[in-house]
Amino acid sequence: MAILDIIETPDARLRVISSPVERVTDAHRALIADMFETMYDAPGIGLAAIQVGVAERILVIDLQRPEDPDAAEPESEEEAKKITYVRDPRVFINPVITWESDDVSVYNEGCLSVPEMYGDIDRPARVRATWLDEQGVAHDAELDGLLATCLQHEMDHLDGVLFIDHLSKLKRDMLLKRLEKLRRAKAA
Ligand code: GNR
Ligand code: NI
Repeated sequence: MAILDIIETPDARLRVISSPVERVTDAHRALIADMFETMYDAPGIGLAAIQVGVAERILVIDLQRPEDPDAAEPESEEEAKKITYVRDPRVFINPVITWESDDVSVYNEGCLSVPEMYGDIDRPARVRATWLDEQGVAHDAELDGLLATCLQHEMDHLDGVLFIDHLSKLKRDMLLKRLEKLRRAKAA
């Protein structure tokens, strides 16, 4: 197991269209284990293979709900560490959206490849999708809530799309300028 480097914008690899997995192998399962370790470490709730430089249609999601559903939102990393999260790892290989609802939901999205930037993104609130799991078993299910939002965010990565592409050019450029400024400040 290993924590992998996460590629950040404007790296051109984030714009690559990933290829379908023909047959799920032990090498894929090893990659998936590393992707989970990388995602938990970041921390994030989803990760697409291309974010660690692998152009295959593989993504992992774990919404990591707190064990106590009434727990307050952590205000800091310190507080977050005290909360026990129930792990619910999900693997999606070759995911395809076969239906999307007309009703949309708005979520303030972030992305490990666009660090520390957030934007409100509209997406279909519910989707039906097909995919393979890490054993190569086919699934077909309707998803909603944050899982539906996250799956769509991750599936965008498989097609070289970032959440900032859904914002107006004005908002996107503003965000990217802020990111550049932040990086320069950190480098100094
Ligand atoms: O950690 C993440 N949080 C998140 C919040 C709202 C919508 C999507 C996401 S995915 C993101 C991790 C990431 O960049 N995955 O590609
Ligand atoms: Ni992302």
